[in-house]
Amino acid sequence: MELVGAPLEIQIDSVNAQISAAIQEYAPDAEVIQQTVFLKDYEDRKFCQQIWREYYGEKIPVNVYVPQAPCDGQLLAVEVLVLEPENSQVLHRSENLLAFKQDGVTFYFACEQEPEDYSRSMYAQSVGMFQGLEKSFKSRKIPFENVIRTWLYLGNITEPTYSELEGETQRYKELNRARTDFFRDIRFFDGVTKTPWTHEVYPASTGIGADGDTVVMSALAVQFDDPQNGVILPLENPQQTSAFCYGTEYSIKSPKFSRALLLASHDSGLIFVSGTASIIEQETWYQGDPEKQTEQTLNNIEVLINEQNLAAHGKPGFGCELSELVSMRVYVKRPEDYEKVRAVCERRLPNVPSIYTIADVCRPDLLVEIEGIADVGPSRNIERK
Ligand code: 3EB
Repeated sequence: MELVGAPLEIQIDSVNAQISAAIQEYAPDAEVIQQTVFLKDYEDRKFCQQIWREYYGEKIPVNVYVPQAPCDGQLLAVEVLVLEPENSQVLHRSENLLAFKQDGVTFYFACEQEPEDYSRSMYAQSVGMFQGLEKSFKSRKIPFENVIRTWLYLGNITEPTYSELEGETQRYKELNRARTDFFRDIRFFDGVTKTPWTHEVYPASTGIGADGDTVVMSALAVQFDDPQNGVILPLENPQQTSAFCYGTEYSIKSPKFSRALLLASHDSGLIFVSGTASIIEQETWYQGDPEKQTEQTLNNIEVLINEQNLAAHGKPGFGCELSELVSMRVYVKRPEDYEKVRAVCERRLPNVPSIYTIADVCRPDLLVEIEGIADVGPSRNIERK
């Protein structure tokens, strides 16, 4: 629909109508439980929330607003999570936290829309945001150990800031230092599944730019009814240095995240693919070339989720191909590269539902970052054939 230039209220109405039509067509009983809303003007979030409160009433989805303009020129783009009531139920829904259960797994999605105080240091703001997420999870007795995926949206991501430790540094580097300190005593996934970890493991993540000096964070945690049947498997890419092993030129405290993470029970699973960029080993490739960076980024995701890598990580039968992603987000640094980046993505991943937004990537030479979710496992393969 051509809505570029239409007022916000009209665009929200159109989004609601599109969502409702899609639900009618594919899953008439399904309910919208969470929305990630990408906004051209971050100030519009209050108005959006008001409209959705009127539209959904008590059953308003848990909305997180991301200060990134949609590439197509619209005022907003919305990624929705819907739940089909037959095999699942919502357990809790508030502004900062959603809990829902599906096939013996309870999912907890928490979001922090704003730091408490923008005048504090980047480090202090970051720690405060992680603590906010932790507090939301704790309200449902879920420790941060259960977090499998984080999204860190950071305004002025490559801009300088002052650090009491390093003096002049970069905002993203200070976020990494805060994350490292916050994660220090967290033994991820310990007790969440039956596998005891003998090496360092971290959630999958996206670290990405946003407009202005905003900081927005969200995270997904899980709990299995029966930990014996649950699998949480962080995945690394054989062609990339693990982010948590990056050299100090990128940040004195390395970024603590895994390249992807498999969440599985029985014979089905989901792979959460972290924000992925045109990095080989630990170096940026194809500086200045958005098409080649997009190709390399997709190559990286391909290698990460393929059967060979899943087998190497001990889960044969859970790999998949690029075109089998069920959703993806493409963050594009320069608006003028959008068509080129999209052409590459649509050629290699036709029919994957995607959102394209404008955002800086944490290294100035990276022009694109892509994340996604894949639906995998032997049961999925049988259905597909
Ligand atoms: C990279 O590979 C690109 O800081 O959580 C990707 C995904 C990136 C997550 C994070 C950063 C993060 O280093 C940047």
